[in-house]
Amino acid sequence: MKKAFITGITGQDGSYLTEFLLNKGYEVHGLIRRSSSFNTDRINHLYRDFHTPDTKLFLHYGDLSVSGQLMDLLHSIQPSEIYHLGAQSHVRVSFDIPEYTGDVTGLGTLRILEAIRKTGIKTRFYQASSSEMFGAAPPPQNEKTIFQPRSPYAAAKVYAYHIVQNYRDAYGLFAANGILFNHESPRRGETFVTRKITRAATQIKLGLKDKVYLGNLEAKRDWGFAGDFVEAMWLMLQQDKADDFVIATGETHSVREFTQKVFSKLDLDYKKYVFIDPRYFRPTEVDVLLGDASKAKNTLNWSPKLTLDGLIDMMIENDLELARREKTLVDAGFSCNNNEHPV
Ligand code: NAP
Ligand code: F7E
Repeated sequence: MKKAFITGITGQDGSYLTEFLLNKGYEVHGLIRRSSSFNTDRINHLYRDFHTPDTKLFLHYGDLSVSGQLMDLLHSIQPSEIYHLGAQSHVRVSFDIPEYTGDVTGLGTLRILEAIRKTGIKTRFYQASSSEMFGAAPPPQNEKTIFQPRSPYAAAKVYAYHIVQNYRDAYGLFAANGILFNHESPRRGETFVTRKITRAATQIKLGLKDKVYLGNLEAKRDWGFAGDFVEAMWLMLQQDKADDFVIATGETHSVREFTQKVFSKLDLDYKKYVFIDPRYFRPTEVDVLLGDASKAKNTLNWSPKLTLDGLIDMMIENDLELARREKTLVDAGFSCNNNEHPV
């Protein structure tokens, strides 16, 4: 039986990847952080009490800022594949906590690579690299595009990308960079722009809220579906040779277009409800991301399945259901937390 170790298992991608690998018959081990409130919502539907005899999902406490624990875990688990998804992944927040972001998002990758090297385990390693690394580079962006990072987050990811390549060359590790463009889902964190918009629009539709504040509506992103993108991560680790791949849909749309689409699917005019708050602007913005994933198509035989409209419909359906439940509570006299988040 193949064994996978996933950092960031409680995040959006971690949850889809866990589903994908369990369906393929893998034993899955995930790194979770101690937190004062439960942080396993996205994987609760997959988790069985560890007293159950045939359980295949195991969770271990640890943190990407602590190397000794990572080494002990890898040594005891001996995974055949490692998917390193854990990171401080919010670009806007990385301007507020740049040092922490550099430590966890940049050095966190080095700590795992060192744990592999020092324990000497035989494994394959996937690094969650990001289209943010392209930053100011003009579109379309592919594996040959020179990085021009525009945030502490992007700079940390560039460091991680290069250290992965270095460990591949220096120590012969099977280590691959997946350079993924934005990917979204109903499980996307609520402060990323797509989910912020689908949550707000559905709450507005049900009368739970009357406006939403956004930042730069002109930025353009290549948005895909997280469920499609995790398959590409797995494919990268099934190749004969480790390599780096861009994963993207090849379409780009502005935040304004995305907003307009979501509101009009709910028969609402976004101009009546969307307001601009400069608090959501970034000190330096990435204007246009548009990925060219030809290499992944030709080598991995990977292409995205869900369209942007399909993705939006899926997110709206999920968030309408959430809003209906919130409305039931509000109608019964309970409160609903629909306040604006600071980032
Ligand atoms: P996400 O939802 O923000 O999940 C991040 C995960 O990292 C969570 O499980 C989080 O744990 C964990 N984490 C954060 N700090 C940690 C620490 N100090 N120690 C251990 N774990 C820590 O991110 P995502 O959207 O799933 O993205 C997965 C990865 O792909 C990230 O590395 C991200 O930077 C990268 N990426 C994402 C996209 C995208 O569009 N989604 C595109 C390109 C690359 P908690 O649940 O406890 O917070
Ligand atoms: O912003 C603009 C914002 O925060 C997208 C992460 O997964 O993808 C993600 O990073 C755009 C930006 O994602 C708001 O200025 C406008 O131009 O959803 P986002 P991101 O910064 O592209 C990359 C590939 C990653 O690797 C990251 O981990 O939307 N925008 N108004 C806003 N953004 C937010 N968050 N909130 C707003 O109100």
